[in-house]
Amino acid sequence: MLLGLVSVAAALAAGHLVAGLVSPLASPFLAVGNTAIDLTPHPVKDFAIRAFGENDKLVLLGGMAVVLAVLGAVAGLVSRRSPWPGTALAAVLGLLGIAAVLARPTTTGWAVVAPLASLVAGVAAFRWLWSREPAVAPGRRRFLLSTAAIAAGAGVAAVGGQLLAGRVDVEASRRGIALRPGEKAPEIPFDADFSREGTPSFLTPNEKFYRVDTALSVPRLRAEDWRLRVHGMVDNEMVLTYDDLLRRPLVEKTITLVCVSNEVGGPYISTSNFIGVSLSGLLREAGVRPGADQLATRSVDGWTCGTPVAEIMAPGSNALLAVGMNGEPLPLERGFPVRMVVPGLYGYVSATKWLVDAELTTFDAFDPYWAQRGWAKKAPVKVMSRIDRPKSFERVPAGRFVAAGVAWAQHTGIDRVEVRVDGGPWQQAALSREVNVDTWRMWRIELDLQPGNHTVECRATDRKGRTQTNERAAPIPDGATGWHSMVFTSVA
Ligand SMILES: Nc1nc2c(c(=O)[nH]1)N[C@H]1C(S)=C(S)[C@@H](COP(=O)(O)O)O[C@H]1N2
Ligand SMILES: [Mo]
Repeated sequence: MLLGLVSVAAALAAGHLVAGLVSPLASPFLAVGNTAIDLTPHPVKDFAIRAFGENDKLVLLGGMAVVLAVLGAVAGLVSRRSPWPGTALAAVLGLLGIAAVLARPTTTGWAVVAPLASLVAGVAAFRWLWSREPAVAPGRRRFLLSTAAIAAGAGVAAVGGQLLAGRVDVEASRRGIALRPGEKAPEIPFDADFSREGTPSFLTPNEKFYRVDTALSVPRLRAEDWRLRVHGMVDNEMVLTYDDLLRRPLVEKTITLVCVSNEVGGPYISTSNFIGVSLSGLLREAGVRPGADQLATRSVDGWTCGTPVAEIMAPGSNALLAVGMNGEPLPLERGFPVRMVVPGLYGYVSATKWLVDAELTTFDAFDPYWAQRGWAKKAPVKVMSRIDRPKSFERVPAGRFVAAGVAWAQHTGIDRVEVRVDGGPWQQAALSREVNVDTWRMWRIELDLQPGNHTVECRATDRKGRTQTNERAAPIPDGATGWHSMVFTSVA
């Protein structure tokens, strides 16, 4: 078992080291994990997001480590008499690694040597350690020393690979950037949130902004190396550098971003002062040809997204190529150096992080990542409201109680939020000061509660008179619907 475990470690570490040299994403461990993410059916993915939240990636990597350790141990156990069963298992795992790396959309040139190194190291370590396994007790020492040597070598290789992968100094690149938007977002008024009564703060601090993406390791792309190609159905193909972007007028806009995977009442919504350049201005310069109705964008790690051109070009559109959030350059996990933000659309059809390619095309001609997996090609954000206080099964004092939450109806704005307790009459909640129609809005209401168990529900109506429906729909294909409700207890 020990022999098998150490061989697996040697294989993974060798691949990680070589990947660090040629292409960090070609590390077999990461490539297998990324492939697993892409192949996971959406109900399992939804379950993982619900069960593990933003730790889903750690859970996946940990799970893979456990599976590989078990396979290694089994390889050792079935090879008591002959080394061939274990060798065969090591070779099959190695081939899987190669297949996973080759299947990544980002794999180029020499990347395949990384999983190849894993295969060779795994098989070689297994055969060598097997040959040194003692037939008699006095040979034990030699075997243990060999095993320790390989384990130590694997440790050094793994750390080396990690250091090599991180040698692109993105942090320095980010620190060197100063953003001075010519047009600042209006100051957020003090009464724009009810955070003292349980709602989120109006602007979400960068480290608290929700995160949803398929990237197992955060892409490391320096601003100096960044290029954006704008091509396809355009009159003037363009290639932009980061400096080109900063030379354009920089604006700051307060925008709420929301994820389609949000269940009713879910946490995947946040608001930021995004700094960037106007995307419609850029596309106008490129000259969008008639008939091009989809902007297909791609991130450096191969993820793809499709956004309606009409939404980006609509009058008053705040669609941005964003370079900053809340006064600083984008954090790495937010898509540094450049991402897209298009208010009114869920993130998966609008908010490409680590953006490197933009192609004008049609909805008929191209299906992006999530559309290939059964999600809608077009997904405007639905009218929604959420209860933040009380919390589920909270015990609150009977008598006067203030319930609070958030609501959003991007592009149209919230007209009213109504609340009812135990199926009673709807009562109108007070709304916070509106910042703009593309951001969330907070609500609060004073209730008078008898002791006992209660259910509180809320529903929002936008300025076009559309009321949030009570018809339950799952997030797939184009966003959840239903009323949020909360069961809690008032105690005398
Ligand atoms: N490159 C890349 N960009 C991406 C994604 C992704 O998986 N990869 N996920 C999208 C989804 S589904 C959402 S909801 C938003 C979330 O952005 P955030 O993580 O900054 O909150 O990013 C979008 N942009
Ligand atoms: Mo999302």
